[in-house]
Amino acid sequence: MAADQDHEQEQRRRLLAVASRFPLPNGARFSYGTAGFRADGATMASAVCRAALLAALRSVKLAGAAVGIVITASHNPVRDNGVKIADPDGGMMDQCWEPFADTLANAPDPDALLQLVLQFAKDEGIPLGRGGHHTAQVLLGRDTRPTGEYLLDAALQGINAIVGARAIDMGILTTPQLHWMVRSKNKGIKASESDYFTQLIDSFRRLLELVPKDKGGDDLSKKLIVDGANGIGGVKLEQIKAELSGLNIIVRNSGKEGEGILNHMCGADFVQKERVTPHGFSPDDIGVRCASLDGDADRLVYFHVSSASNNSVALVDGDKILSLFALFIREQLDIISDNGGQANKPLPSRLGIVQTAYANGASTKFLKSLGLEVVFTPTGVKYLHKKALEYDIGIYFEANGHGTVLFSEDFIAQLESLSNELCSRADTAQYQAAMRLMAASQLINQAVGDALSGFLLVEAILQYKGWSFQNWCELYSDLPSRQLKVKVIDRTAIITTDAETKVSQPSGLQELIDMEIANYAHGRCFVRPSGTEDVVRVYAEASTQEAADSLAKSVACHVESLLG
Ligand code: 16G
Ligand code: MG
Repeated sequence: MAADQDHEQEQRRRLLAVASRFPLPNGARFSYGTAGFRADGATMASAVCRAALLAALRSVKLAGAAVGIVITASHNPVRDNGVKIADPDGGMMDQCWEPFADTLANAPDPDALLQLVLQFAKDEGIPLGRGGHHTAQVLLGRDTRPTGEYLLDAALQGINAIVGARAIDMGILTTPQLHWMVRSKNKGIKASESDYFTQLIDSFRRLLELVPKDKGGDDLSKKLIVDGANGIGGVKLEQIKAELSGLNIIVRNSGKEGEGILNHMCGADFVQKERVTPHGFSPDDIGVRCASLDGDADRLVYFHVSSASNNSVALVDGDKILSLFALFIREQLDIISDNGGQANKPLPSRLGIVQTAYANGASTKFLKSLGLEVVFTPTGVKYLHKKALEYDIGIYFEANGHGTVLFSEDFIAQLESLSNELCSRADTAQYQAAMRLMAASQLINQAVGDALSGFLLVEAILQYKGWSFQNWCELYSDLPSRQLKVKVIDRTAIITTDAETKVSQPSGLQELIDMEIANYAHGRCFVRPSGTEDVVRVYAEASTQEAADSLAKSVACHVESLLG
């Protein structure tokens, strides 16, 4: 009893102490958006400390399961930083805790913070102040930003403010590595960085061993230049590239001293938005397959340098990566169920494709033409991921290159039992298709979109199909599109429905958008408030670039005159 009281006192003391060490900067206001908290790195210590404290609370609530913290601002400029929390399954923190994340981050003084935490713990039934054993564990990762180390210290202090919580610093990592480690740790499987690399290297090798003998390809088809955005993805790739047999990888913007600035004129976000070659690429690279990661390596796009006279690129975005994955998986499922006329036990294979309104209309049409089920969610990985979990195999991608393929446990179990049944007939097409799916499920990150595991799956599929970059590009032609952003006084005045394809507020705006769309062949347009910037985004698509530009511009004018 006395010991309990001591622990309670100690808990209060620690919360007050940490709150006074990391006060909310004057005038700052933090909001836990699609990517967690983001701001200028120098102003983030209090938000990072409190997010870490929240992660520890979440771990206590979930009976000590490991929770993750990633300190990164992804594709944003090097001076920015950010923090987000990963749940025990490796996915994003459950949205129902986001409002409290906001309240906690904005607590004005130590006493307010203490009261908020105590009240929240009471409401959520979180047993605080139990000493003696580890009641919470939080895994921490950070990217290469210069503010990373100082924010790591703030995070460690936030975790240590919860009695019984243990912080485990996993070091400088890609965002998907940390999510993978959290998931693995809670599944009781090996969760170190070398385990992650081994899984990638082994499953990639197994996929290549299953490439039909007449496919594969020549030396050029095995060459890949990777733009590492001068971030952590390039660093990690340098560490493992020699072990990726069957590929000749050259890393540019690798993050080495002197190579350039993080995300500056390079990286997946830059290439996808600007459609030009990243820093360090030139017409000498014409004809070679190139891939671009973002600063924390959770986004991936591909490109070809397309012209010697200007720096334009032929882009393969997340939609086309998704289409390649969907095609491959559909093909393997078909091989398994078609047993040369003999009935095969069908696998439970509800295959679902998840996109957002930004998906190019041509990709959706292509996927539907394959007979696939395509559904839409609002922008933000947490929405797509959750939807994809509803399927036996759920493939999700945002056009910006963030996505993965999720295999349900039930599906994997059935796949395992099928391959055991078939293993005496290892030369059959069925067995090999089952083994390909099994290897793909081990290669592609099951916790979150991962550019490193994503590009390895792309490379394995291209070799399996014997496809060039050009073959892949020609799956379908993107409809011309345009994105604009409009600065408004209050972006929350826009409320959307139907996975952000329609505006419900302010009233009248959707009618104006519909009127504009009616002027264009194959016109499509939507607006949505950004989750990461103080702007409203406008996206338009039409049959020509001029039409897409003009549709986006007229809708942006309506937004500006209603809300500007
Ligand atoms: C964040 C999201 C990304 C989304 C983007 C939209 C995560 C990990 N990242 O970067 O999925 O596409 O925000 O930004 O969820 P916006 O709301 O500013 O358009
Ligand atoms: Mg990122």
